[in-house]
Amino acid sequence: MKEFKRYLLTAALPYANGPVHIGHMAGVYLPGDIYARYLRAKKLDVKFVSGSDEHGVPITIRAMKENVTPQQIVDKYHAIIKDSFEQMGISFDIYSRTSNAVHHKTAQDFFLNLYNKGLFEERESEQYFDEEKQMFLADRYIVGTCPICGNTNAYGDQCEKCGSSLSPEQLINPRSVLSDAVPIKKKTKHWYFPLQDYENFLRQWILEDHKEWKNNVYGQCKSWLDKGLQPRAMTRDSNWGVKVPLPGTEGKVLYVWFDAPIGYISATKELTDNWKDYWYSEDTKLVHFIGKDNIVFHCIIFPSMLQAHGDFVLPENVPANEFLNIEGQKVSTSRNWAVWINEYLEDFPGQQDVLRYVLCANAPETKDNDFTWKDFQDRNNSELVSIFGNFVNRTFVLMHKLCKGKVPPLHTEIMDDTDKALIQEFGNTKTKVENLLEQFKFRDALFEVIDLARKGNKYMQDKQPWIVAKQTTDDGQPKTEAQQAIDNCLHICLQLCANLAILINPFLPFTAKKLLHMMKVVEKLLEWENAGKLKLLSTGYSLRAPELLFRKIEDEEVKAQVDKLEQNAKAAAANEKAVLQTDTKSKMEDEQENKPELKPEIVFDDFAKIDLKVGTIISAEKVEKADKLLKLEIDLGFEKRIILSGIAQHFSPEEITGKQVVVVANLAPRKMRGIESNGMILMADDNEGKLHFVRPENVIGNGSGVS
Ligand code: B3M
Ligand code: ZN
Repeated sequence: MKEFKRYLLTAALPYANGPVHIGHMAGVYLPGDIYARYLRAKKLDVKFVSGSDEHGVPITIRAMKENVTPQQIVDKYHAIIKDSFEQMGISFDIYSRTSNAVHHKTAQDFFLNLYNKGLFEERESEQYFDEEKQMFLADRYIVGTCPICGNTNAYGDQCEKCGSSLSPEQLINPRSVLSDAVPIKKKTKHWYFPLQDYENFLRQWILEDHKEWKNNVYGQCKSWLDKGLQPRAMTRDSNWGVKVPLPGTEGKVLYVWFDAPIGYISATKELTDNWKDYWYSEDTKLVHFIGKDNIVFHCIIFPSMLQAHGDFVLPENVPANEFLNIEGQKVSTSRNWAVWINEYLEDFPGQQDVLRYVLCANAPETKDNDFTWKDFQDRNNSELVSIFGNFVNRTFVLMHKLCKGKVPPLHTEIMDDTDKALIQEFGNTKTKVENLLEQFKFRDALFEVIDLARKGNKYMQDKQPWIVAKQTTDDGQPKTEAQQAIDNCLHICLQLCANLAILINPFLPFTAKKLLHMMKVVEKLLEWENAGKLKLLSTGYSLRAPELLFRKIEDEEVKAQVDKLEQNAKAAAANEKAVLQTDTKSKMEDEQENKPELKPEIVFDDFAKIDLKVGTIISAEKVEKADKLLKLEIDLGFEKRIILSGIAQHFSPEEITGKQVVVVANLAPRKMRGIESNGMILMADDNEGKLHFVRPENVIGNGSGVS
């Protein structure tokens, strides 16, 4: 394995349009923090950087919703997010923000570097423009009917109902979110990055040279590459963002996904004058911690930008995680189905490590995972309290009771196999945890540490020093051999506590701190190289009384949280409705409410089985003894057919002869009143029950297909 001189760890820049929730924490920030703390404990040169992503449409949308400026939004949420990270112990070396001047300059310089190399392709295209608001509309600012599922409130980039990704052109009846006006198409110029030119480089670099990447990441990259890469516009029409550093580009900014990853570079610049040592050197191990929705940007687009620029190191790994659901449902900001970190910190003061523990134990490392409050309680009560906390507490209580509050000596001559086996586990666990952390398998690494505490409990149970202490001499003192056995047990258990402090530190730093305090030792003890050692606490050293590491979480607390989740979601739904009724969306909402029950959903393939053709009615006549039926002869271009249609009460044969219609041409033949009908005519019936023919707007060739 390659040795690196420096480690540069980045965690995705959260959009400063809302607080961070447990999904963000479990997927991105906690893994990044664990890794950073582990590397620092190994005394490696580490920089862990992140910051708020303050540009882009999510920010402007939020500002619009709250009726304030984008700057007010980012100021508000940047402060909340930064505080949540600090309190949760996410140990960034810097948490910056993309509204900083350094960042604007860095991003503009980067853009100019590529521009001066002649890399961008300038393209004029037609984009939707809101004439009332006099501005171009970002995809998110356009709503309309989804061509796939019929949702009348689909966005220009995605339909949130059926999940299809869309382009604004695909929307039926597009409207501007800002004014509800029908947008017009207007010409605009943008700069496109030729992503397709980097395909060979990416194929080699990812698919050949980085086969060790996590399956989910490697797989997503491969599928992007196999689909083929397209040029990507790196500028947008907007007034919020990093201005395009070219003359005559008023009202244009850099695409948020162009500037945001450069935020990692600007943050490092802000942090240290030696930033080039980290970014310009092959000796740097650059690792991006992100969620799965950011994979393409970090593995395909940003590396291509870095490659195009030259000088920069490429990420060595991008251990992206999947998503964390809550109580079986996807986290949703708009539905307020989330556990917000700032609220957790208020509801569970001083219990950061409990959340860190549960989120790491349920980290969505290989697949989406679920967070439930019941599991939160169970893991706390039966793992943190009953295993880890219990072991430490018993050790300290017994040491005070049976060893005068001091680290007892180790009588090596009477050590038995049980003692030796446990001591052996110190080193074994260290090695296992290391290997797992190097592979970004944080859950398994954490479970190894808990398992070591479990082994400590078992050992204590086997040795039962409190029973041994009953073997006393006549004056009530334990017999020498008995005291020696007690000494050994507690000596080993105390050294195990010190080992646990080191091993748990990357995961639960607040707990490691408490352990240090109890053991009256300085932080240096937590250096990783000390793990696995037996002699961390000196014989005769007096230690403090135990403090409770974890407390039990009661049923009422869990119930309160579940209720809160549900109430929040209800309030959000009610709020959303109220907003919709007062703003421009009310019309669409009404349509939604009058929506008829639809037939069960079908997939496209079901629809594709139907063959629709345009035809002309060349003759029509009543069918004897059937007052509803007309017998129609239809010219389908390639053939003429007889079709029976139940429209006799609506139309006379004369008035429909010569009209074009749409026919279900592959419907199985059916006999009615002794006549075989070969197909079906499409009709629309209005609210009054009147029938109307469905037909092409203009007369077209018979036999034309309809799809
Ligand atoms: N702000 C998207 C997100 O929060 C984006 C990440 C930027 S990382 C450079 O999912
Ligand atoms: Zn849809």
